[in-house]
Amino acid sequence: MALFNDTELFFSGNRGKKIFDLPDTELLLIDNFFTKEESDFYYTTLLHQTKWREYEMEIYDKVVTAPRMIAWYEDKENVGADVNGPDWTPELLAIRKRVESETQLNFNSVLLNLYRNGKDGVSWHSDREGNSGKDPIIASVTFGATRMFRLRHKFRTDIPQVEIPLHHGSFLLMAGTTNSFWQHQIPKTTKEVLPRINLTFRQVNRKT
Ligand SMILES: O=C(O)CCC(=O)C(=O)O
Repeated sequence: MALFNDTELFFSGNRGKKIFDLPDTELLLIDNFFTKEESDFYYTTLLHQTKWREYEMEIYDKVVTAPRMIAWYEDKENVGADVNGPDWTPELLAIRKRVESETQLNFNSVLLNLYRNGKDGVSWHSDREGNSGKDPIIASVTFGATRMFRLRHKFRTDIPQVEIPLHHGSFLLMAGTTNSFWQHQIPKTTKEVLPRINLTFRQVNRKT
């Protein structure tokens, strides 16, 4: 099956590391972090083997179902971890190893998002809230259809929004004050798109 051949970078041999020159952010993109073969393998395996579930969220006092499916994995020894949660699969461990080797950082959890088609997306937010601290480092990996990752500065209206197409096999690191100063979204699209899987590796640190 010819999966996701829309990224010519895979055939250029250029590893395509890009550091964005934007204020209040440390943003690194590697377009072909995984090879085409690896990306096809991880896409197919994660799509079919992950126990995807719906995610209910509260918006203005109403509980709504998020337009995407999710899964959560974390080290069982993390404070407050669900001991009955799913175990890391060999594929997730292998992807985490690659991410850790690139960043020289440790990640103890991962959120998987499945965007089934163009009607799925995630609205403006930053990953600052929750259990990952004030300026969390988020390492993001994408398999499947290319979708736009859009960023906007929270306080400076003079800075235009930024759009980064996240391709099959790409890696994006959000570090420094990115999540304090910027929000991001994956907008829905009317284009016909195949599913996309995104993994965001995180450093969860709940208080005891
Ligand atoms: O799908 C993506 O690239 C972004 C996911 C995201 O924003 C999140 O998990 O918080």
